[in-house]
Amino acid sequence: MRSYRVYLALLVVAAAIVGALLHPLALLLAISPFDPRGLIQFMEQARSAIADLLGWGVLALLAIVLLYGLGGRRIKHAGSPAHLDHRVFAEPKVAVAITAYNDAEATAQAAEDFRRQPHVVRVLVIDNNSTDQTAALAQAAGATVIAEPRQGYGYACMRGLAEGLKVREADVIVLTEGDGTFFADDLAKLLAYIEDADLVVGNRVVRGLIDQDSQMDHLFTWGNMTLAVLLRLRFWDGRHLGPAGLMDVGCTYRAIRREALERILPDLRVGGNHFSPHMLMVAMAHGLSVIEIPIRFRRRVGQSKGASQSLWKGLQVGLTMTWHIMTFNLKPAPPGSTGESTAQQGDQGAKARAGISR
Ligand SMILES: Nc1nc2c(ncn2[C@@H]2O[C@H](COP(=O)(O)OP(=O)(O)OP(=O)(O)O)[C@@H](O)[C@H]2O)c(=O)[nH]1
Ligand SMILES: [Mg+2]
Repeated sequence: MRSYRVYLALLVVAAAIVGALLHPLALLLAISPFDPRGLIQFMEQARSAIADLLGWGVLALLAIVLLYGLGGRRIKHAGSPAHLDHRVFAEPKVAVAITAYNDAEATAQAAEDFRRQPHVVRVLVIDNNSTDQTAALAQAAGATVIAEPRQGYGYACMRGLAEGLKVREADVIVLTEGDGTFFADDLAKLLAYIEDADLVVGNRVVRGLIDQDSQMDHLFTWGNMTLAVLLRLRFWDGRHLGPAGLMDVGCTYRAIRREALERILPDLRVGGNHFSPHMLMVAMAHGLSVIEIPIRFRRRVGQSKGASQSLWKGLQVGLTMTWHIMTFNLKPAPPGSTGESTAQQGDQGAKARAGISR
């Protein structure tokens, strides 16, 4: 499935390049010594055929998106926030799960920073087959290191959430990345709202909070905002333009209440790079209240393993997220299954489909 989409995307890009080159080529031929009229006419016709094809293709895509969003594929959501029992925490206890893959230096620093935050009772580092010093340095920084053998960002996230639940005293489980992009002291912002919502996610598209040299360049900012619009269409709410009023779909820094996580964990099943919007959709399909709050975001430490590796990788992840948002349907997990087990059976093809980076 993934290779079919990749080839289709390549074909569209190639057609656009050919179409764009035909016009200047015709101009060059016009000043050549031989009579190029026949060839120029053919090139003009080819150019307008390609332009028509691409133009209509884009319109057709928009129509499909609208049909999915506004038509029968709209996902029913419970709509009423706070229908879970919202216990007010006197002093919330927090378990922080940090996903890590060959990010030794940044992960250890993140573990240390989070350990120092008020309310944090345990820092877990989910080591996803790192071959560098990630595990050793994280342990030295005071984190509990858990090895996740299934390679993939989503697998690391699901394991982190499942292990967070195992920390008995934790009322809130926080998911974050070990790449140095997030600020541990922004945790206070997430916790300020966890009294009012089941899931609080960070928003990395607020001007003034995002470092200019971070991965949130034009492509990522626009991409995330566009996908957020698509997600709003799938979970439509006329008054707030989507129940969560989302602006950003790919932010890993998020806090979830224990009882809310217990409810959605069995239904989380994406092992690849499109896990973040997946978790949002599962939460909303369960009727959880989700809110997004502005957080700071800075340049990554070390090499990217995800969408910012290259333009091509970014497009691949973006396409996979688009497909997943358009086709998402909550399939309830078999009774008695846990997030860890459904993740194992549920998305066997995720590696292949999501372009998991190693
Ligand atoms: N991409 C990826 N990340 C993983 C994997 N396993 C764990 N991770 C961790 O998940 C987080 C996300 O990966 P990143 O490389 O930060 O990807 P990204 O956030 O899309 O983009 P950058 O921050 O620019 O690299 C990091 O903390 C990784 O260390 C994996 O198999 N693939
Ligand atoms: Mg990252």
